[in-house]
Amino acid sequence: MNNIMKTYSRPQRAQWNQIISRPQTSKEDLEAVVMEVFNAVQQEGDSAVSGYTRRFDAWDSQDIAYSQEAVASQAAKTPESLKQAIDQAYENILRFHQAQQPATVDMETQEGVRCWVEQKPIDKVGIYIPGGTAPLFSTVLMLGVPARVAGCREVVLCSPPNAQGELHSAICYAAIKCGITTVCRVGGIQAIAALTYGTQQVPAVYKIFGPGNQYVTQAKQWASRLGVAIDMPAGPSEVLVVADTTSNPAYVAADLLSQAEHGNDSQVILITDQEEIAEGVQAELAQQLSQLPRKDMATKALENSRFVVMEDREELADFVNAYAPEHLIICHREEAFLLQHLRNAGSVFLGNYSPESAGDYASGTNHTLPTNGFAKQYSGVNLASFTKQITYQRISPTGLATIGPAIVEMAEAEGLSAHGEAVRLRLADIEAKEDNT
Ligand code: HSO
Ligand code: ZN
Repeated sequence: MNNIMKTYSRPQRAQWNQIISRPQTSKEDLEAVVMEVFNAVQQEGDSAVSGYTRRFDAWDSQDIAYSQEAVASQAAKTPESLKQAIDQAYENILRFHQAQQPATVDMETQEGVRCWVEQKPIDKVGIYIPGGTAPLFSTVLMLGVPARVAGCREVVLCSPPNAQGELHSAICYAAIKCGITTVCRVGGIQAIAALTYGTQQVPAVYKIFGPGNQYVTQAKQWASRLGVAIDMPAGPSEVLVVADTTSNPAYVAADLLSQAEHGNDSQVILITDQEEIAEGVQAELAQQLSQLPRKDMATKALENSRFVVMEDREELADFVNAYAPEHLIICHREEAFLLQHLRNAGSVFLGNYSPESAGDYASGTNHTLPTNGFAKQYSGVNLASFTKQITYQRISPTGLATIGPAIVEMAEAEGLSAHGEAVRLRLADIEAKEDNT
């Protein structure tokens, strides 16, 4: 039997970089297309948006806004069992994100110098939900729930329509569940451009969230250059599994495949320090793969997969940190050691009964996570992604008397005497008052 995953046995550290390199997505000239669409949308608004929708989604209409009645009647088509599943996932995601309210910070840094922080929602946010080969209504929950918990005033959902101008029923059901009232039937670069500039029907937003193909990703990057915030740079989805003989080969294979079926360019990696798990996992992979409806896509993704045998637990931990996986699954006797040394990962799944699918849908954690090694410097989407922090201070005369001389000293040293003067004036008044009493 042919091995499905390419095996690397005890590679030298110098070889790691090559093993962990993500498959190169073709960087053909996307920028020119993105600029063209942005310019058209900026100049012509909705008529440009409709033109692109006609061209790319085969729907010919000027009615980009999806009325609340239409969303509701579409949502009603969702099967009852799926509604219940979405309801259960919604509750868990809601609870987990509500619990992320940060602790209050309100303190005196010195006597009379009170400083505090308050969280404020980002007023207007855009949520992009891809159409394509799988309608990711779960992503509506992952972005709509924290937006609601944060208290964002305007949440604009954009998703590409089918040729009849409809959005998937479960996308509509999830949108209603999250209290999203502005739904627009537009996808691709034109959706991101519309959210950036605002058109007659699509409101402009301050921050854009959500996954997408390379066109959408490039468009989000362009939007961020124009001053609109984005959640994070996105790349193809990925999982790294650390397993040993305490894992179940069928579960490991199933987890690898659940990631591989996302797209041709998904990446799955399995690492171990017990080579004997290879045979079982490879056999399970072959068997389960043959049963998958999305077999072709998963097979393509598995061409980029790797099975790496490492020397010991230290190497396993170092490899995980070097790869910085979006999803990390650990089914290994050295779980405690690996966790203690973990520095880079988007979201972690522990033990034999925590499949990545749980986090993708229903456990409560967010599935919008940093890919492509960005887990080294980015967090996944969370409540804070939808808020800003404002800092406040109130200083009493005693407080200013205490820190004033230091401020004056520093201001003078920077050559900014007006700064110093703003303090000196007050200090003089405070002293005069003291003299009078
Ligand atoms: N694994 C994907 C999220 C997802 N999976 C949505 C299923 N539906 C990226 O984290
Ligand atoms: Zn997934």
